[in-house]
Amino acid sequence: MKKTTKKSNNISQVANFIAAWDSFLLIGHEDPDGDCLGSIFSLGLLLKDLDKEVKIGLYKPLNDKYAFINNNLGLDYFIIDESTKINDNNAIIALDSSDSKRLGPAKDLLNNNKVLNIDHHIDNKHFGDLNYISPDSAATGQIIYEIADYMKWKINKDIAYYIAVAVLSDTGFLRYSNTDRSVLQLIDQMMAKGVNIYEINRDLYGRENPKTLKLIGRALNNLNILEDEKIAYLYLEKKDYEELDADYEDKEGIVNFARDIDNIEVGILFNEEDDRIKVSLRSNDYYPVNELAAEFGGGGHPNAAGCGINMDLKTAIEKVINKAIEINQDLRR
Ligand SMILES: [Mn+2]
Repeated sequence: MKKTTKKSNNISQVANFIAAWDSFLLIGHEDPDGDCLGSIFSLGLLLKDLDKEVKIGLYKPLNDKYAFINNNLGLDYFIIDESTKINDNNAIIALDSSDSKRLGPAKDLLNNNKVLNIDHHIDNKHFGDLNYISPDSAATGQIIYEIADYMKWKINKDIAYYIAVAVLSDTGFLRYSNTDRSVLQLIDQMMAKGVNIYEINRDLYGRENPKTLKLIGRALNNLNILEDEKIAYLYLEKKDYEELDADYEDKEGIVNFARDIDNIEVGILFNEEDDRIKVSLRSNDYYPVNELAAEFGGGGHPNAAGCGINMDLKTAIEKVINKAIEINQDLRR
């Protein structure tokens, strides 16, 4: 089927799209974070309240860190793999996903179904039939709120919880530079619905897996600081995961240790995986790490980006660090 891609930030077209379908498949990016999952589950509950049929497709079972997301509010998920087929009575809504390449095995479903793409990544590839992309939003969950608010859908406490999980995740619990007044107003609204953000704090940060802590120890042992260049990097080798019986998802957030060092602008984590080196990039202020990621075929936000590189660990570190230094020198010139 030939795709007619519409670039659109017209919220009434989103309303029309949702009104036109009775059954939806909600999907997100691989290794989903709190924003991705909170957006999927909040929109899932909103659509169910409209008497729509809702399916949630993930690519792996939720790991321990995010098991709390699926707390039996009438929504469950199934695992999409290469053999999954869905009939064309379903519209697909992709959330928090900048590129169809990040949709895992779900990308094969896009050609036969109408797709609504809702996201806040500035480099979103507009792969949907309809695209609602709002780079000014701190989180995809904030867009869900805006849509619900515009449509006058009722946001109950459970929906509010998921929206708050999404927004608190992507703002580092209201600590990142994307935390503006609209974010605080949103959280105020969600609290008015009965959401307890201390509970979300416990859900997001107080359920640490001991393997993650051991992995942090390994990563910090491999910390390198290039003080003059304002760059710090960490790496984890495949053997670290094997020896600790840890999963790649256990590394989430570790890159922040590098970013948070005094006088450091850019923090980088190199993760040696089976088929590639996954590179996570974070910055504090002036350095657009999505430009560094783009040099290696990746993307993301100016302060949070990533890429995957098919090289050995040593070479990947060398290439990325050299490029990072080059960009930094250009920026400071
Ligand atoms: Mn997000």
